[in-house]
Amino acid sequence: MKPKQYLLWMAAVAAVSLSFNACRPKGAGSAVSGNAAQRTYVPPGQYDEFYTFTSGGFSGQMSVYGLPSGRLFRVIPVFSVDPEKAWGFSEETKPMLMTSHGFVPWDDLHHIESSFTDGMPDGKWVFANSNNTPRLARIDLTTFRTAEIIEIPNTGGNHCSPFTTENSEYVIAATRFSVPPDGPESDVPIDSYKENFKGHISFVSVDKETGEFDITFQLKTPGLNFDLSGAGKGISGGWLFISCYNSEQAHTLQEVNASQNDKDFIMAINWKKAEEYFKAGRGTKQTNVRYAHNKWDEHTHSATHEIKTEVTVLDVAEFDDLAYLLPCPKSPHGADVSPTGEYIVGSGKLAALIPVFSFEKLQQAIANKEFEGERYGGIPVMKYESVLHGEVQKPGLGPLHTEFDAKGNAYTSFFVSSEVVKWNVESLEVLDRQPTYYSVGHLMVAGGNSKNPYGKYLVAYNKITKDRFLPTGPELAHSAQLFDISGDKMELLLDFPTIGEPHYAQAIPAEMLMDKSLKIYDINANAHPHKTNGEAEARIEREGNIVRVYMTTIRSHLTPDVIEGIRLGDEVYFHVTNLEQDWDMPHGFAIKGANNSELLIMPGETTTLKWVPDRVGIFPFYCTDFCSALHQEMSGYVRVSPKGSNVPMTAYTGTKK
Ligand code: K7E
Ligand code: CUA
Repeated sequence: MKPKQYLLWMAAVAAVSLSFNACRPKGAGSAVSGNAAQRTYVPPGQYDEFYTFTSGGFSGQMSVYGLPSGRLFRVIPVFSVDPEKAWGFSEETKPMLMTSHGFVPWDDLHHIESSFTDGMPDGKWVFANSNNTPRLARIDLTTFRTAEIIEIPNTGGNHCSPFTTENSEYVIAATRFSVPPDGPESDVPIDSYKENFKGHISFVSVDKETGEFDITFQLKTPGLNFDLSGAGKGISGGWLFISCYNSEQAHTLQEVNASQNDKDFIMAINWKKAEEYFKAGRGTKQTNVRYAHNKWDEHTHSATHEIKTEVTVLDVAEFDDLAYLLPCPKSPHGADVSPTGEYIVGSGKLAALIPVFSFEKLQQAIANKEFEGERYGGIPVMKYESVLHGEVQKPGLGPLHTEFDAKGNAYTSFFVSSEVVKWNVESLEVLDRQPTYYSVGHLMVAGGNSKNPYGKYLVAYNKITKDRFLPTGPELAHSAQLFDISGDKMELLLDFPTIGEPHYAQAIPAEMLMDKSLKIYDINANAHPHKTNGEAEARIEREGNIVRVYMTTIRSHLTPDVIEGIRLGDEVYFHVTNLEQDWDMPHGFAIKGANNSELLIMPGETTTLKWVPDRVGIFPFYCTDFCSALHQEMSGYVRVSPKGSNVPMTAYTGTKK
């Protein structure tokens, strides 16, 4: 489209979207059916049916909600610091947020995906991407903690991630912004995009037992913007489908310049073949990369950070059977694969129809070389008609994402027309539509990206929520809306606010996770180098200007709670061991004036707070977590004396030693 045409088009979109707004029911009361409250009510003492792990978008965190109640259970810090949990503040967690750029306290988390076994969530881990400083994270579903973060080299904006193959052989991380490959050659004019900018798709393997990540290889592609991806399953297992916008390879004003072509592409990648080539040694070692690999150790209660400097790259241009381009109307966003793996749904953000591609037809068309031509120096472009199962006609405006149920239906979110539309994957017939309040981005069906979706519930994640919640100043809570999809028609049951901006989410049946959720850390297995084995060992030690306080907590005192002999210029480390061996018995620790957060120490765990006192005097410290009737008494004092003072080092609780 020419810019002028584009503006007209946008005006038409706006007009239609206004008219959709106009016929929308006015309030929640008129939108839900009579017994909706009953169907989402989980009475005290009973449990929800699903855990849902929901991305926090620009909060950099992940939140855990129950379905159908919509109750928030936990916020898991992943890429952003969290002073509540000392994530990024305690000495033990700081290495988790290290990158090749140093310590990065924030990121933008868009997508969450379960670990899969045979195409079904296996309840071991969930994976998450960071969009800004490209990283992948693995969250352990026994501790509900981030266990590992790996940085992705040669990448700018890790949006197309962490989409996962059928058995979590690989978690995919593909670049949103093509950039020149890392290294000194990357200092190039920005208008040399077409020649010098490249895309990279990383295949990050996941160890079956430990979950540990390894960037096995990367595929180098022409400069394109990779947006989203669906891994093949069943008959299409071994393939990967990635939406590419900016087929124009624009480097400026993408709003217009990357919206010119009538069709962009979904790139179909034969990852099994790529793996074969990698194993046959056909890749090239790139040694000018630097990327962080950070791991949490449950025994030392500490993270380690290392920088890696090597990655193996296969250039798709050197192989003629790795990548194929499927023409896909107007700036595709979601590329979603049906439960059987037969169909790939492309959602063009500016399209007014949904193309559904057939994996079988794609295979035939590749065999018969039904190519429309080649692009970007040799990647075959398939003939649209040859690979198309069919188009969903007049589904709505601005399709973004599609999920599936186990009955052959698809559910697509429409950002512009603010609705969720149900359609049949075989017949492509629209079966139902329900308005959302308002602009829906992702949607999630329970198990909706698996081989055998659990169905029953659909959650729409909405971005602009005017009129739904009590006003809270200029910014309103983003919202999730729960629909019952067990019948022919979708029924709205509930609105609930979310943390940050929700993008994708994953629902996992509660029964799969609840019994293996960790209750305490075994104090005898605690291998922290600064653990304190009981109150008798609590003490302070000085090494030059470094002072280590070996402190314990148990209801309702801290040991030691009287500390003297600290001097200005000292660096004080409080290594706090929680001696409790009882579920839900954390203690907290905070000291006046610390340029730091609290600590929240789990039963059996050791955690460290760094404190550099800035003045002489008496500094109270206390437990921050209301742990017993005498929680308020759980406190103590540190005395800080001038540099060079000879106040003796003293530490005790109760009787002075
Ligand atoms: Cu559609 Cu970043 Cu998955 Cu959000 S993306 S909506
Ligand atoms: Cu320990 Cu409050």
